[in-house]
Amino acid sequence: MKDRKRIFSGIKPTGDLTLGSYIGAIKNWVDLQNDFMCLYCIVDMHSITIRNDPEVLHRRIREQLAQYIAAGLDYKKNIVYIQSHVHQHAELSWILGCYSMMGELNRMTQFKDMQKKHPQNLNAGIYTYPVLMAADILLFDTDVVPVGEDQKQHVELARNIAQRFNGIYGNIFTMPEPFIPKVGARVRSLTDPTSKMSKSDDDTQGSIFIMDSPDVIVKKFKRAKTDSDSLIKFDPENKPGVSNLMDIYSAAAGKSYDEIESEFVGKGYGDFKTRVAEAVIEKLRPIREKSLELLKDEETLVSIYRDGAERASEMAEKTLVKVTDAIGFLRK
Ligand code: AQP
Repeated sequence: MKDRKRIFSGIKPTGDLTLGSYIGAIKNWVDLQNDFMCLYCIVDMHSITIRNDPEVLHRRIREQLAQYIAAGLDYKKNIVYIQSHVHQHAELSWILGCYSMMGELNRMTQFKDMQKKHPQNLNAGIYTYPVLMAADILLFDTDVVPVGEDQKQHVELARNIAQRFNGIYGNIFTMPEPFIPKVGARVRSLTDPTSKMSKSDDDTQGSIFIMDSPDVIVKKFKRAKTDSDSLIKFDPENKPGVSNLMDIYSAAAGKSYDEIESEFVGKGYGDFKTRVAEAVIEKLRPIREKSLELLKDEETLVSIYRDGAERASEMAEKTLVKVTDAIGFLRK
């Protein structure tokens, strides 16, 4: 029996965490942990669909863990862990792959994007990534999956797989629901507001990283793309750059679009950008400082991820046993 509804969510360590990762994911995770039992994961297995420098990947996984904790994820009340430490993810993923249809996977828009982005390394992992994500979610009887709008299709797939499996074997999996936050649903690149702010974007000027120093943050906002008039107005279609900065300011300072528009009546983009930069610096400062502190404390970091892996594995094993019993495997 569950005492609280469950949440599973993760970020892959394919780059240093950005303001997009924070506003679009981690900030909401912090709010959700009061009402749900949460599993917050560093999905390192998902990150190897692209080639990483092993040393860099190793550093990012540690830093991501430190940033999760520094941002306020409560690893005692909830579970914070590293995906590859819980072997049941890979095992359930193989099983669910046999209940996923090629046609379904062909339709995934993220796969189509990756086909264009990495044509020289179109490996099978990129194709079956949504199946591993379904396993991540279904392993823990997850009720709610907080995701950005671009990941909604993957949660739909997890539901389809669960429905198919339950249709054959009875009520094995809980049906997960996607949860898409309204504010910060998509933080866009500062240099190209038509695309998302991404960890792995080649143009690092478009992304604010959680570990960026205040000076760097100010410089990046100064160069952020706006438009030729000087009106601060929320209009994503005609003013994508300004609207993106308003979204960021709204999330960092807790202000509505109306409040922001009134604040900058008669002022230009220079003032506006400075104010957005200041709000972001203040929001990120404690996370950056606490992360740096934690990264010096190896013993604490190791004890957090070992404890998380142990508790996640115990929960995952229960689901895996139900699944393997249902399909007829022999217990060892
Ligand atoms: N810019 C963003 N705006 C809103 N939400 C975002 N997320 C990431 N960037 C933004 C949300 O963070 C969660 C974890 O994402 P992920 O790292 O697993 O995958 P991603 O969405 O592919 O993130 P990136 O930064 O774009 O990584 P790369 O560059 O490696 O592809 C998701 O819920 C995501 O929506």
